[in-house]
This record gives sequence, structure tokens and C-alpha cells, in this order.
Amino acid sequence: MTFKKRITYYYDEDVGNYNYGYNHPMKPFRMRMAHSLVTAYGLDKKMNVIRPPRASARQMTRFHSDDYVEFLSRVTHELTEQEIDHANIYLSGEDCPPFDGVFEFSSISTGGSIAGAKRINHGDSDIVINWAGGLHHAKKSAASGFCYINDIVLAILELLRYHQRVMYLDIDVHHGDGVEEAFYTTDRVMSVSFHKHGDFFPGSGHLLDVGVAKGKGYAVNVPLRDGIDDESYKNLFQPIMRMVMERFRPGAVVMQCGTDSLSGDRIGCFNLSMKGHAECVDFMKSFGVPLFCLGGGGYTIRNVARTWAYETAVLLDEDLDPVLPYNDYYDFYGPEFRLDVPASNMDNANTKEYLEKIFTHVAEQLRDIPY
Ligand code: V1S
Ligand code: CA
Ligand code: ZN
Repeated sequence: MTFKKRITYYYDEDVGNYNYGYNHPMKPFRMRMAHSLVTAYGLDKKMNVIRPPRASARQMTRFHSDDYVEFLSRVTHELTEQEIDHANIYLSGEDCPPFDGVFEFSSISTGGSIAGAKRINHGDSDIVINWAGGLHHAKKSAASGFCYINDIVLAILELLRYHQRVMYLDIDVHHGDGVEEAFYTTDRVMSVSFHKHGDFFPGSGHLLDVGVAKGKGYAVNVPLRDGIDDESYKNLFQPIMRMVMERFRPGAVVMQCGTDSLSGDRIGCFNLSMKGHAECVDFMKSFGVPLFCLGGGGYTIRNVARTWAYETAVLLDEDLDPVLPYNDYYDFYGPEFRLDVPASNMDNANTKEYLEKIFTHVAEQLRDIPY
């Protein structure tokens, strides 16, 4: 007999108010758009919706340095001379501006991720969703790539209190460098990132970067080229993730569901459709291991909202009307006003030979993992 999964969804209505600044591609407003679609489809009635407690500075220092968290907690857009010096050390130029409320924004994102991990630890939920989380580039003492506090590392540290092994999976178009680095020397966290590699931020995530010391073999990198489509992605993703789950046998899975891997993203360069992206989420759900889905990148905001609303439905086993219901941001979805994000006719620079080489290499790496 299969039981209905218990799903918790974290959402704070304030999250959409924060603004990285004019022309910055990261728009926290996309979370409000996604939530508006979730409620317009009536999905909020089918899960446990919780406003997360905000993470404290002390909780953040479980991974980040005291100095960095202290700086972040007092920074505003008007910097004193001393703060300008610190900003040059802790923030990274235009990517991570000191926008008003940056600390509160980070404490909302991180609050949901820590609280969600606790729910999984106590067996209160089978699946947890925090679309405001997934900020995978933040480092111990520095912001990077639009990420200030690494909510993912903090969630995994929480899960490690109760689970011997935790798997981290990252389908954002960028390499999950901050999370990989934090657990690079341990065999208790396996990190797997699929990403564009080659003249692309952050530059790390080479196929041959596999971890060091006890962690050797426990970092998996799948470097891809422009234009990967649903079929080639699935043919790599499913066999790799099946092997990872069989060999590593994690007690919990944390999945960063960045939507900048979708076709038509403002920054990304892949050609995944919404259905192709969501099939990865559905595939991970099929293992029946506690699953924590987080947000991440995603810069064509109407498609971010469509995809995270659809993935919420996939996790709930609910079907959605392909015609969008009326919602607060209906005008954003014209002229089609449909749910789907289709792929385009762009070229796929990932040749069959290239993909086979990647698969063979990763499969060999995974065969060396003891089980
Ligand atoms: N690609 C890209 C990109 N675009 C920007 C950007 C553009 C306009 C702005 F006003 C501010 C920033 N920055 C970048 C990348 C960072 C991408 C971060 C992705 C984050 C995530 O999706 O993985 C998770 C949330 N930064 C760079 O490429 C660095 C630069 C090298 C070029 C851009 N300039 C602005 C900074 C230096
Ligand atoms: Ca990735
Ligand atoms: Zn990204």
C-alpha cells in the first residue's frame, strides 16, 4: 500500500519585497509570483504551508564566520568608509550588492531551509519545499553569485545530526561550488551538480574534481555545453542518479531546483522544457527517500513561477490545468497564458560522443564508492 506523502511548503510573504537593485537579474519577486500560482491552482489546500522562523545570526555562524555574519547583519546600501573596505572583502561587486534588507532576506531563505531540515529529521514531513532557498554559491566568509548565506550547507549540517549520509543534487545551470566546497573532504555528503562548464560562472565543477581525502569520489560533477535538451539530459541524469542512490544510500536528499537551466533563461544557456526540468524532481521523488526541494537561480521570472508551481504539483501528485488560472500576476504570462515552458529549436552543443564520455567517467567514479 502506498501512503499519501506529507508535504511542507515554506513561504514568507515578505520575501518578494527585497530588491537587489535596478538591472540586477535576481528578482526575489519571482517567489511571490510562484506562490500566487500555487494558491490560484489551490495547491496550498493540499499541503502544510508554514511561514518559516527567521534564521538568527548565531544559526548562520554554524557555517559562516562570525566576522562575515556580523558585517552582513549591519550593512545597508549607504556604506561608511570602513564598510567599503569590508564590502570589498566580503561582497563581490555588482553580483552581490549590499541592498537594503539583505540580512533579513537571507534569514528568510535560511530560516526555511533550517526549519525544513528539522522537520525531515523528526519524521514530520516526507517532502519539504523552500523555493526561497538554494543559494549555493555563498562561502564561509564571502558572498558570491547573488548568494550571501548558504542555506543549503546549513540545512545539510542540520540533517547530518540525524542522518549518516545526505545527498546533495543541484540542477541549477551553475556549478554548486559553495556546497561542494563545504563538504569536499567528507564521505557523509555526496554532492552532485549538473551545470554548464566552459567560460561560465563560477568556472569550477570540472569532471575530474571528485573530492579529496575521505571525500574522494563523493563530489560528482557533470559539466555540460550549451543547448542540452530534455532527452539528452534525462539520458544522463536518470542512470547517474540511479547509481548514486544505489551506491550511496542517503538518508535524505537535498535538491537545488534552480530554474536557470530552462530554455529561454536570461542568464542560462540550456534548452530544458518545464516538463524536462520537473521530470528530474519526479525521478528523485520516486526513490521514497525524504526529499528537500529548494529554489536557486532562475531569471526569466514568468518561467521560474510556472516551473516551481508545476513542481509543487508534481511533488503533491496533482495534475494542473495547462491553461493558467487567473492570479495576481496574470499579465506576466501573456500572450499564451499557458502553464508550459516549451524548449526552443536552439542547437545542442553536447554531442553523443561528449555525453558518452561524461557518463562513462562518472559511472567509473561511482563504481569505486564502497557500499
Ligand atoms: N552570467 C551572469 C551574470 N550576470 C550578472 C549580473 C548582471 C547584471 C547585474 F546588474 C549584476 C550581475 N552576474 C553574473 C554572474 C553570476 C551568476 C550567478 C548565478 C547564481 C545562481 O543562479 O547560480 C544561484 C542563485 N557573474 C559573473 O559572471 C561575474 C562577472 C564575472 C561578470 C558580471 N559582472 C556584473 C560581475 C563580474
Ligand atoms: Ca548545477
Ligand atoms: Zn544559477
